[in-house]
Amino acid sequence: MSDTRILVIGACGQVGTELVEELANKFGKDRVIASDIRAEASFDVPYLQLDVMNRERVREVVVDNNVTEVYHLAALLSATAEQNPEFGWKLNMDGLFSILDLGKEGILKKIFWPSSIAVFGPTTPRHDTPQRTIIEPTTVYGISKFAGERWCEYYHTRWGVDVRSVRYPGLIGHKSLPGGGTTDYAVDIFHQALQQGSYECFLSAETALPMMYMSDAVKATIDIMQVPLEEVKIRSSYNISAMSFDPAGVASEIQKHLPDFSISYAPDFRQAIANNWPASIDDAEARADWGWQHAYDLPSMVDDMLKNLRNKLEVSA
Ligand code: AKB
Repeated sequence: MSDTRILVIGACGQVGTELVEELANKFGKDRVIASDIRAEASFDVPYLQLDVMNRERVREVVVDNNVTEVYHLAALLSATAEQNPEFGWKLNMDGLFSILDLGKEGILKKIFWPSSIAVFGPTTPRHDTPQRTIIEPTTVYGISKFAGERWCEYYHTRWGVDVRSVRYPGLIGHKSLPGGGTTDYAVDIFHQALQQGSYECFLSAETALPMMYMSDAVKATIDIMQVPLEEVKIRSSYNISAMSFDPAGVASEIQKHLPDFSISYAPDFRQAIANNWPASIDDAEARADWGWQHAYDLPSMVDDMLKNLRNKLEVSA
């Protein structure tokens, strides 16, 4: 623990923003470095501009700063990667290899890399999707995450790389805006509800998807990195789950707080992506192996999102 030095790559994203804060609270500000492709960003810890595809620069940053652990979050998400498949594949795979290879060389002691429910496809059982099941993803993002999972397991089995991973569901947080995901509606809806009183959803009313509040996602990320090596039995990626809802369900929960809020539906290309994803996830193995537990369900998440966003947006109740 005492020599732990952490580098977060992709720190300006939805998960990174909150993860950096939690890691700094837990390990101390002097042990965490935030990095992203942007030239500048505002964090309570040192920040570096870093392109994860630039292997030499990544190595230099890791070695010069005595980094022992990397949380590698930089990726193109499902909707954005469909607009630019070649770049989506390149960023998602090259980035992972530049980190895994530092693990293989023994320079990094531990690596976190997130996978996603996007690994699942139309032939996967849609409800309570098991850990091990048919996996035939149909998006570039899903294919890259599935390939990444296989590579993580390979690097662990072949070279003993301590890489740990969870399959994030749709993530909902109030501290930053999401970028390029199919589940992003579940964040936008809160902003529009408070600012406009209405929301036009790009998915249909009954499109149920697995979702999680950001504080739970950050907790899962830090928890799996803390458990003893032998307790991490799955080295591809663990299913984790918290709640499952569709746009109509979250809208009616918001209406309990904002009775005049209205929702309409105009599905776009993201509907086809969502149609091939699970509605709910079975995460029994994460719960059994390393004690994963979520705290937020739909009502408590909606309550907390509205409270926090209201303060942030300075919208009166
Ligand atoms: C997306 O919608 O692309 C992401 C994900 C489910 O990984 N939020």
